[in-house]
Amino acid sequence: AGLGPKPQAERMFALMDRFLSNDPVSLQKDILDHVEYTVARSRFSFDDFEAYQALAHSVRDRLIERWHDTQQYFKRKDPKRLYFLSLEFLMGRSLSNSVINLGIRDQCADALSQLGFEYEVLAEQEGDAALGNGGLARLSACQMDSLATLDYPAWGYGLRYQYGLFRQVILDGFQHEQPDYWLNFGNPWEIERVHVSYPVKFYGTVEEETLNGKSCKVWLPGETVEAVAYDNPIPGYGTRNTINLRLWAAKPDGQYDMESYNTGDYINAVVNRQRAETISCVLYPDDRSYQGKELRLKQHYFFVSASLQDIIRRFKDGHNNFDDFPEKVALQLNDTHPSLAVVEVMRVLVDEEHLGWDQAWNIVCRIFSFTTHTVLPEALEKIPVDLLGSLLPRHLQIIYDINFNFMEELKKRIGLDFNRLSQMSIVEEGAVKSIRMANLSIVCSHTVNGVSRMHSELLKTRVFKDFYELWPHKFQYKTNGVTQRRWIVVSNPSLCALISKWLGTEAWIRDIDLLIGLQEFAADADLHQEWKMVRKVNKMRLAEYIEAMSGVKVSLDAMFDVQIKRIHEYKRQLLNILSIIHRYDCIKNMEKTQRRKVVPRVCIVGGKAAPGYEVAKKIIKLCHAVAEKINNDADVGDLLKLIFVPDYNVSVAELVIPGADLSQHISTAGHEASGTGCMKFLMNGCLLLATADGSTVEIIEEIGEENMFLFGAKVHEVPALREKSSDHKAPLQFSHVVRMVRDGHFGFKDYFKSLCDGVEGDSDFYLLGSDFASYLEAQAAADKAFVDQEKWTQMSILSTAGSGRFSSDRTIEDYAETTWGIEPCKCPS
Ligand code: Z15
Repeated sequence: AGLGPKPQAERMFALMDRFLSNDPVSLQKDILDHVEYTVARSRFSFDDFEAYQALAHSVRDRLIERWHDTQQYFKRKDPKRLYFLSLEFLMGRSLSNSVINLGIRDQCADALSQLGFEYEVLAEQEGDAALGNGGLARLSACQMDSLATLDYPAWGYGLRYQYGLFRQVILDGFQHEQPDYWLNFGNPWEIERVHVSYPVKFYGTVEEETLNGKSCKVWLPGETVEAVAYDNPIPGYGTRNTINLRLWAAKPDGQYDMESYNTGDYINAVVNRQRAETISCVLYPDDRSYQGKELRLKQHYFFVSASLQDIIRRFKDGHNNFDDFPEKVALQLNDTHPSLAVVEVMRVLVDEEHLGWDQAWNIVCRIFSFTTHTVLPEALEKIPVDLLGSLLPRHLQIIYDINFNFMEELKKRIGLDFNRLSQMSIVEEGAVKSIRMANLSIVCSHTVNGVSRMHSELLKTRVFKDFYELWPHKFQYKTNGVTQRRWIVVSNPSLCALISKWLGTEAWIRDIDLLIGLQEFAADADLHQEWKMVRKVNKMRLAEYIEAMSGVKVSLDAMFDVQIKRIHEYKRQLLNILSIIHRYDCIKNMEKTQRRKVVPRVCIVGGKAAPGYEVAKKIIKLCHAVAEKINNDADVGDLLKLIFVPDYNVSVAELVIPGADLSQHISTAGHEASGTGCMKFLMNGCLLLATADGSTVEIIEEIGEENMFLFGAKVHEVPALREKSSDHKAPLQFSHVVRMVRDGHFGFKDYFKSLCDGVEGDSDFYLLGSDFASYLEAQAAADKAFVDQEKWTQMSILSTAGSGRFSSDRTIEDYAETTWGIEPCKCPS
């Protein structure tokens, strides 16, 4: 008692009476200080990379100030917090995004130019943080940006992989994977918290003990690993709020096993301890196939255990009754990857906090919400019981108990319908007895969200039909969105300026609904002029990149047609390549005079294949083989080029998307849960060539069918088309182009045979043959529209104008209000 602030505090406050200033002179001083004291280079001799580092550290200092204020404010206000649990975050670069959100881009550029550096050049020095695979991971990153911007009291939790997603290197047209050791040159965007660390336990046995006359279970673990926190500040735009993304790294724990040291094998003992670090060493690169690997399960539990210890510690600091937990905590499961969290909360509450099972269960059922991102059965995680039982013996018992109670409840509801009971069970009996993580997540969460309306309908009528009938109220959807801060303001500054000029305000950067105001000028000749100019400059930037990377010169008058995303059969990159072969074949067979009527195209394809996914790797090779032929054919010239952009990542997307005229989202209907790439293209005024799948159905509603190129079977037609015998499906042109590949027109005859077999006859599961004719029609419609540049420009403006619904700000607001029950908590400036 009576402990006021320490006397030194007076002095500290006196010294700290100001924030860092953002005028160019102050920035220059800070940059030079960091050159000298952080980067340890002479003020008179430092290169672009060192200048980037110094700038990054100056920005980091400003982030830290805001981070402190925000966290202190949250602590004082103690609102209900959202904890966003995701095994993947695809952040990309941080500098450009931070300076935009802090509102100091121009000041930084000024400061640098007087020192003889160019801001854009320095921004390019930064490598991507690629702690994720694709859509799901980039969605997490966009959602963090929106959570910060909208002032929500939120935390992100993830893993700090030492190796991010592999780098794709193409040799001879084949994909090779190289490790992405992204921390090599230091990471100014994280703050290591050596004192924030928790022990995470694995293996061992469970014993029965009696405590106060009650019997309880005690887990005696066999191995302990330490989780250390690394904090990554996430600044909001137009607000002081800066939230935290806390990533965990594995370190050996502090306990020394004296026994083994005494045996004299000191070196081996140390080496063995060091192995703990492998847990957070590398990101798994196969997005959506689970092979029951122990290391992967270890990653998941390591992440879950550390995050929950942190969350519960924070809760206990100020609260002593767990019945208040649901008033203060919302836990969001980003897919099933973190779903062991529901089991872990049960374990902590029952075994460690000694709550009764029912009381603990009531709490669990009120705090978790679950978002699923797929309809593909192979993407639904299953964990072999043997594996789980050996790594986490107590958790397996708890899962059995949860399932027992669930089955009892279910029997009361539906009777002894054993078929249905076994389908809904969390435990799958069979050759390999395993745990169905999606079923576990549905049983334990209050809400199950889909990522688009169509996705949600498929969940309710197919994938989780039984669960929907049991708990209709749990099933909702929040159509995905992307952040306009990164996908317009950062990546397309000239379009950003143009939009602000015509709307007369920059407010759309926080309030995306204002974009609709562009509609009114969709036919304005002056806007058309300026819009075309901006698009041309972006195409020039992309063309330069293409030439530097592939040596191919492309014409700016050609239509830039882009398909960039992970390579997967259902996304049908093969359909695209086959139609490019068709186009090539048509050009070759034309009279020379006719060729003048062809609308020139530059087809751009990019994306990574999971290292073990043979079909996807063959598609990449085919793309290169076809490109080789077309790009070197003098008959074709500028009429058609095919470019494969290697090592597609967030930064490449930032360059390619603003320069695209047309983009393709052509998955077989019913397979793409949402799709988010299409939203980025839409915002940037790129027209879409698409099937009615996932979120494109909702895009049609916003901009109208007449402003895009739609084709292909509808979702309800797909099952019947699969039944139909093969000779009724594929048109002749299709058989012809497949034959060209089969006959070795592009070489590698034997290697491509299986690709051809996979799309012909009854094995054409993804319906390339039956959609081919309508795909070609849509391509022809795009050609026709491109000839009328005024028409095209109008469609482009209407695309941007109609993209407002696809901002992650809308998604997050919806989650906050209807799923998480959280409110903004704005830190005063
Ligand atoms: C992933 O990126 C997605 C789904 C998955 O099941 C996995 Cl493992 C990774 C994607 C969906 O394919 C895509 O349609 C969606 O837009 C994205 O998640 C974000 O929800």
